[in-house]
Amino acid sequence: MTAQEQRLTDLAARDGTQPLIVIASNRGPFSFTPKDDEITVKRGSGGLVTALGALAERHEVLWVAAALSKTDRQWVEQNQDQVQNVEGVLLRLVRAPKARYEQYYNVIANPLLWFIQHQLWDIPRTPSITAETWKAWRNGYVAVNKLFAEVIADSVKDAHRPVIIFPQDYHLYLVPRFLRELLGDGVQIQPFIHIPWPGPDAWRVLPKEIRLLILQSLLASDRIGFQTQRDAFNFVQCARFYVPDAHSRGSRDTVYYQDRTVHAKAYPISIDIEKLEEMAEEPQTRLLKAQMINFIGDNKLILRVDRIEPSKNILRGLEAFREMLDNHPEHHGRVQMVALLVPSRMEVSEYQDYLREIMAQAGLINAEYSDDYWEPVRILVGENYHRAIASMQLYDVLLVNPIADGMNLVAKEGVLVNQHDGVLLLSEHAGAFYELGDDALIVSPFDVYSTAEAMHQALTMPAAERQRRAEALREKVRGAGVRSWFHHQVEDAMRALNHQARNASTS
Ligand code: ADQ
Repeated sequence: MTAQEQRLTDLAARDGTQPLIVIASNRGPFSFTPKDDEITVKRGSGGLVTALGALAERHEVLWVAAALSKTDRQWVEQNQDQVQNVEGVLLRLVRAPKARYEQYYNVIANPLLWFIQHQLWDIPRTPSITAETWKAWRNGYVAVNKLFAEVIADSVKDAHRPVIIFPQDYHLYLVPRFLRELLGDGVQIQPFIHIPWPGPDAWRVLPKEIRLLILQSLLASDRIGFQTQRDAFNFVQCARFYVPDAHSRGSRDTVYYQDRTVHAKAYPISIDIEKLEEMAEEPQTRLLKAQMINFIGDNKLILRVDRIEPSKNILRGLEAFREMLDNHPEHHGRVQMVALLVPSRMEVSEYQDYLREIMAQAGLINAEYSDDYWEPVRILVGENYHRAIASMQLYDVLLVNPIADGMNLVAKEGVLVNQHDGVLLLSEHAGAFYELGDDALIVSPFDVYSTAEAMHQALTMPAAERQRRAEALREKVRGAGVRSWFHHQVEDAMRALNHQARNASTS
């Protein structure tokens, strides 16, 4: 435990007000699989789950998530829709009717909200808000958010102690307002938004009614967490522009709306430092690392690790690599690009097309430049976290060039585990830029030429400079892990609860 985390724990203990912490997210912390006649439970591996593990040691934590699979639904039925203690975490799954869930997830949350917030439009053609979209909004997104709020309210009604609710991300924007209607002002509501929050112009593609409902709902919170100050500032601007009677009174991080003062605050997410360092030494990682060393040979390694997702800008990354080979032939036969890509949303045709284009682009580069001994690009598709961590230890250059990204954890994982004084090439539009920008080489994700030049600069950078940058980056990442990310949020909510309690006792 870091000194900071210890201080936060002590603070909570001194207060004597151990709250019930509620996390609400679309995807839950456990996956359920059928085995013989039983259902077995496996803990997920995301950062949120990790942060929760540490939190659950000190607080009572209730996690409310959607039942996603058939087995999830069976588990809910077996437990009669009640809260269950699973490995020390109280868990309740929300069973939304399948058709409504489809509309919420596959029509509104992912194709519409995600695309708006990453600004991925081909604006003359998309988005097209049709009758189907409106139906999906009302019957899907609104209904599932309402159901989430009802399940949360039902689960905390007998808590008899302070309650802090953390709805996660763009799936649950309407939960704060429904919760406020159901639970009143006595609970702290503090959503966290993992993806970028763009300025007012990006939101103009949404119909006024939908835009307003989202903003008004978020303004029913006590505090809203964002990855960066820029996102928080953009939210304040959106509230000022689009919500009648919302004011910021010159503030960059506070909105005054109706009787409420709502803080927009940056809590930059991070990684589980201890777990990653352990994992880097595991036998499976060592084996995959040896394989990768064998594959790279004497070449320098340019690595990228991403979900197959247009916002990650994988195609322009390949174009830049090609341009670097064009402009700097001295790297021929001496550099290997490896892209580790996890399939994502493969049921969506745009994502399938994106993967096809990536494979075609890599094929063209290889066709043009390969010789008997050298194939410049290797794309490995599949989810293998050990392989990702093994490869991150070896890179000379890590390419992180998203068009837009809330944070980008790969940048932080990479600089933590890398053993080659590797250079980080980082997009100015990744949230990580605000923490790591000083010691990375910064690229504009659209500027293929400059990205190619930055690759060349990284490959030819003097050893002393590489070492200085890599050490500075590692230091920064080590300074703030995912546990403190959550603790800061809990600390702010607890402070507000204490303040509320003091006001109530003096009035
Ligand atoms: P993502 O965009 O999914 O989520 P990102 O920060 O890129 O998140 O992290 C992805 C995770 O998946 C990392 O831990 C990475 O190592 C792992 N991963 C990616 N490709 C992999 C591969 N090929 N094999 C194995 N593992 C792989 C959202 C936002 C981000 C934000 C996070 C957390 O879009 O901006 O940082 O949430 O808030």
